[in-house]
Amino acid sequence: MENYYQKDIECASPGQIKEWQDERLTAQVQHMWDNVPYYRAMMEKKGVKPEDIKGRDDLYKLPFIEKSDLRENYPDKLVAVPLKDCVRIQSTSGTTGKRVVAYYTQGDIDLWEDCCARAIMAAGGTNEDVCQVSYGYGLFTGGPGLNGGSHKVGCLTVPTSSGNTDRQIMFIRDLNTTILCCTPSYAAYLGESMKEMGLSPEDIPLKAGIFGAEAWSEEMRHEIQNTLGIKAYDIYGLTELSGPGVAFECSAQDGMHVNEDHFIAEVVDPDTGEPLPDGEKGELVFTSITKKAFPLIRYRTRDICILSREKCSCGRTHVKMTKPMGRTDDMLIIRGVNVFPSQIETVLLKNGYQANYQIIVDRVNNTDTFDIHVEMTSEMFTDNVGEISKRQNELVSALRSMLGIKANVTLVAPKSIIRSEGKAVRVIDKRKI
Ligand code: DLL
Repeated sequence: MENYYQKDIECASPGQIKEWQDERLTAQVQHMWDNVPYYRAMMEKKGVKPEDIKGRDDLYKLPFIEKSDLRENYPDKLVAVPLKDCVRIQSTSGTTGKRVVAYYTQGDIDLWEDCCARAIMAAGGTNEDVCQVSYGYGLFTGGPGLNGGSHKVGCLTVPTSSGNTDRQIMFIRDLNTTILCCTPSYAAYLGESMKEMGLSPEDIPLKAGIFGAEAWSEEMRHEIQNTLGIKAYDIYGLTELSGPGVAFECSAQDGMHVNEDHFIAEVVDPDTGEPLPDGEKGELVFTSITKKAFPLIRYRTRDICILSREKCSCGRTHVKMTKPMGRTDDMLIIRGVNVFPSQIETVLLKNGYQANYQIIVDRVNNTDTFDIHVEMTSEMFTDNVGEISKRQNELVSALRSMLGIKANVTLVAPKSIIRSEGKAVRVIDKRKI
């Protein structure tokens, strides 16, 4: 039997969903116009006023918000309520080291947690389940979001956060964990570790997993399902829009329902910005219609996907998105962390290197490897091994503080990285091959 957290909303008629969206969008545009001078100026530049927006069909008239707008307004110039009304921030890395900081009122957190609760119940969760949240806690939204959702469902919540694999497995077995929430690559790694310990799916109490924050294939889903003996569900979201739970998979395991009472989804042509009809592939754009502190209108996610309104066997009526099929920018997701090559370049230049480097990402034993080869300049070139290793360590720690993730740095001789005649090939992502 299908489980719902808010059945009336999740299975509402398309007409009802449109009514909610029309009303909430109109109010949200007015809220932004009144409280966010930067967005008001963007609207004025485009010649659109709040009264021009009567509902969802007028969405195309509004300007897009891009990641660069968030950067320009760092940290709180897009916040639409007094800061005293905000109770939390979450954050993610940005393109130049400036992080994207998202603000929440208590009401915003509540709605976000509802979205995560819907995802947990769609994966079969009830208040009889033990839900282990192995996404990172802290600034990353994965841990806090699923933690809140798990509480709302009434699961016994185990906030392990990420890492410490032996302890994860110990808790899964000792506490009888039935639902696991983590990145798909970590789920696969946990599966492999259990196998190495001689555990078969029958020895593991898990029944479902809610995995997201990075791209994963159908093949990976099968592998995880087989090694852990579970059903593996996808979950999508981004910090700018709240975090996980913008969209989630149901029992059909065939695309993710967007929580349309909170977010209006559009797919646009990434080059022209023109809205595309359902069924066509393009860049996903979201408008948050219920968030108060940090509302975003027509936010360009850079994720490529397709929307579908085909009837779903689970009974939910909200539009479905495919798994993201790539990005329109150069952002890499390494072990769940967003990494832009430009951030690496900034660190190298600040530390006296030139922009001659190569990033090599691979997936070994289901864990992402992250190597950076950096050319020494001719002035710093030496064959003194101690000196090189000292420099390498310095770069590792400078990069770690910029990116929030450890890279293996190898310093190489000047001019040893092949120069390209066209665009420099900075990234070799072997995971895609
Ligand atoms: O990754 C939020 C999240 C946490 C989602 C836990 C799901 C589970 P950010 O760190 O801001 O937020 O990264 C957002 O990650 O634009 C996508 O490119 C990618 N992404 C998120 N979920 C998926 C997914 C969180 N299910 C960026 N499949 C997004 C593929 C995903 N990519």
